[in-house]
Amino acid sequence: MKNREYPKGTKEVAQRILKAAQKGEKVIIFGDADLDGIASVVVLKELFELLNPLYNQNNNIKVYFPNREEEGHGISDYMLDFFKEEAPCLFFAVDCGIANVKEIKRAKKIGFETIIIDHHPPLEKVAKPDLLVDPKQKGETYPFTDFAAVGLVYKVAECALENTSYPEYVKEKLLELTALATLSDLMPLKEDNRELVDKGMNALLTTQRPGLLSLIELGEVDLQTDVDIFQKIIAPLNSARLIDNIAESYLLLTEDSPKEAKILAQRLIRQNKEKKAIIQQTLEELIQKIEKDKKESLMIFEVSDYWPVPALGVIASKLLQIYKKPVFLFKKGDEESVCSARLPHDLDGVDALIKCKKYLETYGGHPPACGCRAKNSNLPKLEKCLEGYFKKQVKKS
Ligand SMILES: [Mn+2]
Repeated sequence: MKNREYPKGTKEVAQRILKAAQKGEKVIIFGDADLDGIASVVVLKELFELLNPLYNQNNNIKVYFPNREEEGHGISDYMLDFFKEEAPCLFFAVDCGIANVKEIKRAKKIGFETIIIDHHPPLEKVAKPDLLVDPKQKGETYPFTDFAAVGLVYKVAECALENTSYPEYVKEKLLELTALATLSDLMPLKEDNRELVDKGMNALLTTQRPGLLSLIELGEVDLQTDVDIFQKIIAPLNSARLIDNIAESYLLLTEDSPKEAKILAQRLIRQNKEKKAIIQQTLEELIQKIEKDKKESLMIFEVSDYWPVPALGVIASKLLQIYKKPVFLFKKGDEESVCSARLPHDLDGVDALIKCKKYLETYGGHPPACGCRAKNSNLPKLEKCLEGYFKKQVKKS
């Protein structure tokens, strides 16, 4: 029988997981705090628990989500300090990590064995973990590369469970999350993603996960309708807040008690409504401002100190839909600002940020949806630099 093919690094990671689970090694899973990152963490954690049920009882798997406003995107020194006493252990970064060159170096020094499962394209410098899955890396031979991070984690799980006799529903439980997070990350629904989403949406019809059942029940969700799935399941899961670096959606998705799950789900639904109201209000204010004095500009570059960071991406996407030009929205902090950017498909935001990186602290993401962090004092120069970049692009076309 021909062996199944997997993205580069998948088999090595699966093997390392099997070995770690057998011995019950200590594991830290660090994920981005959006639904793709959260689902990636849940799938990986549940894989470990499947392989070794003792993980359900001991405290040997620790999970952590970064507070983007304070820690920025990806692995931070703050997080490494928080966990350094845990070394030696197996450290996973999922849905982030490929850009964390310095932090991965430091993690290794602390005594972590490091594994990155990411789907972001590498920037100029690539982190060098002990093991890596990222189909956007150089030398990838797998034909499909547009996975969400959760799709890659699922592939790792599938590979680890290959040749085992687990019943099919075990995989279905992981697939339902894979489908939701792949949809949430707006990945192209073709080839592998199409298959993962079709199977996962099918699994969702008979889900036993109390958290998802609560969302379905409270939202009176029609699972045949895409709009319902996006607005009533994915949106509340995505507007999650963090409590002590644990995402509330993570708590909901891993909750065993239907009663607790219902309380959590109610909270997420309420928070999502509040977030939507803030987004609407902010959007109206911004549109007014843009219509008044910036209608002709090449890009939208706005800074404010009261926008909620998790809403920036959504607001930027809506402005992009209306104005069809690059949008950079900054939430201003005391010294630094966090930016979420959205761009038309013929422009590359990551390239723009690279060209202006001397004004940035960190940057990353995908060409049409990216972000960065900059010192407040650098914002005027950054705006000029980006303007210059887009002026050149317009001339070229
Ligand atoms: Mn992602």
